[in-house]
Amino acid sequence: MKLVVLFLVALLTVYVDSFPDDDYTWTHHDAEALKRVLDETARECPDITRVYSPGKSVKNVDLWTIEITDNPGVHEPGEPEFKYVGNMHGNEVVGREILLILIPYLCKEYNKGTPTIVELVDNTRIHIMPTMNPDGYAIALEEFLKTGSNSWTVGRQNANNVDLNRNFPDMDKKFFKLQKMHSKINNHITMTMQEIGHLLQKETQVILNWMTEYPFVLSANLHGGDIVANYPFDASKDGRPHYQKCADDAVFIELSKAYSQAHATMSDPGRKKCDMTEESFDDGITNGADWYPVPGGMQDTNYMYTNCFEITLELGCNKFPPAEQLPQFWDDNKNALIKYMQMVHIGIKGFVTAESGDVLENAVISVKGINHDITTAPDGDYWRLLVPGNYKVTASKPGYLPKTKMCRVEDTLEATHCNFVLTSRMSDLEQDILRELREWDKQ
Ligand code: GEM
Ligand code: ZN
Repeated sequence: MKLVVLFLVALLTVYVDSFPDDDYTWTHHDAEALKRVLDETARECPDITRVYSPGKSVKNVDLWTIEITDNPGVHEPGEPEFKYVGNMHGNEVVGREILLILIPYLCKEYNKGTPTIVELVDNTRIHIMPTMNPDGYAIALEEFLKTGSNSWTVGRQNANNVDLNRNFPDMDKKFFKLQKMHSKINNHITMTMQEIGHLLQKETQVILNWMTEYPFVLSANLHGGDIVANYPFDASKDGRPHYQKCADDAVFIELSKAYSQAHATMSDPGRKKCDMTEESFDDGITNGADWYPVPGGMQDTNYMYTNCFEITLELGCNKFPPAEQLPQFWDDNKNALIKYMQMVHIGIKGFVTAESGDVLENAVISVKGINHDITTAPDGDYWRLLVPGNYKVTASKPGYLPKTKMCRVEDTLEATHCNFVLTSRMSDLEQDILRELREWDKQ
């Protein structure tokens, strides 16, 4: 009798815990269905969501995005921002579909009070854009509905037939050039239209603006065609395929492994690559340029133009699998998707302020031995992803005396607080004048 009761309780627990519900229909979501998932989630979880569109595609379709956090619509000082972007290549749909499950999953688990999800949502501003190429998707979907499959490249590009993952400004090239000239610039690279040398597509422009509008710290760009976590640099100095290390190689390896090892099969040794030609990637991760160089990709633009660290996730051999396979993709990726979001909390974080108490925006945070600086956001807050260790960290800003501190990073998912108070180089009188001018500005 006791056993039977135990069995029934176990069964009930499994039933209650199952997500999505047993009567959930796994299907591919077209543009309307995609929007419906976002809106329904916002209705279920109004206190932790905001649906917004950072802009439109060539065919004027909104790049709908949902924000999931305890205080949607505002940047909470000190709270890191995270993003997932799916379906950049219109025919690579696994990312799109698993993000469309992740969204209601986060809402449901938050409402249920699942500790890891509550902690994540309360302490992170998560942005999820299931598709950044709705026009390409529409083309791929049409082919899929007609033929039951996708022919590898149909719908990959946007409506102007441009590969969006080649359309970003080639900041790697500019960075390599700056390095050759012994320039000290190692982030926030700017390029003139002439230097960029090609037209930026509408989708690219929307993402570039979005990248600078929010102080993103970590993101992933979800693709298909193989099973691997790919990290910067995506392009090499000489254009040939070989490992091209970036200054944050150790951090990117840790981030990529966090995903691949939490994924059901990505890091399995002995697995073949999707084209079956060779053994798969060690640990399920790869340096982008080592795999094959991709100049003008979104991943490295995040790294070289903003404070955001991005990796590219290849989620399956079949870019447009039948809907029956979607539950398996969700099962395989669910833990990895959560784990990777938690990684936004590694390293150090804090505020840079002046002695007057004013917060300092655009102060530079540099770490000795890592040639890649991070800057503070408008509230003076910063996040510097780092692997465990002791670091000599300097905060600086023109007009202030730089300050250096030792900051220790433990092997946890909680960033070490490292705050800096900078002393102004200005005299008291100059500071008074500046304060008065600011007051004037406000009026
Ligand atoms: C890739 S992006 C990921 C791989 N990056 C590098 N450097 N090899 C692309 O855009 O070609 C693969 C994809 O389309 O999914
Ligand atoms: Zn792709």
